[in-house]
Amino acid sequence: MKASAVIAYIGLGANLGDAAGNVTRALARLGKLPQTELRAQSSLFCTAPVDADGDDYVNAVAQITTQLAPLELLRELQTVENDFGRERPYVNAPRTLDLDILLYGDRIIASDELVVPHPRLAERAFALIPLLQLDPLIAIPGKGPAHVFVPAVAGQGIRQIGK
Ligand code: PH2
Ligand code: MG
Ligand code: MG
Repeated sequence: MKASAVIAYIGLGANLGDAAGNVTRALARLGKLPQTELRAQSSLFCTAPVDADGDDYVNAVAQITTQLAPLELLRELQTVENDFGRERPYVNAPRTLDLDILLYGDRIIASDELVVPHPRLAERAFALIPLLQLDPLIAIPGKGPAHVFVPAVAGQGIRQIGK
């Protein structure tokens, strides 16, 4: 039997190489994942590194529908990261592409491999602001309406690039 489709939100980030190009190409790639459709994409944002070094980041959020199970989706995203030349020399090192599952329907998942909602989503403007651009009324399962957390991230540098 076919699994029913779930709405999921993917955070994209890059601060190495052609960061804007990588995020743009990765958005298109999400639409080509098996059993997955790209439904909407936020603007691109230029953001100051949070708990990280290196250049400013380019961040965006994608809304997808997918029939992949959470860990299947995670594997697919890791394959895309690797295809973009992702290396992991140390924690939060500059990267050509980072793809994080921010939300997977209303599921709360806490396994060794995957934690959803993303544990730092509500604390990071670079994920929260693009997410709210896609759905201003969205709720973070277990936490409540996402917009409530905006004042707490107001000090973090974030600037929309283009439309
Ligand atoms: N990702 C991190 C750590 N810090 N800072 C910004 N601005 N954007 C990111 O995507 C980002 C970060 C860990 O994944
Ligand atoms: Mg990340
Ligand atoms: Mg990641």
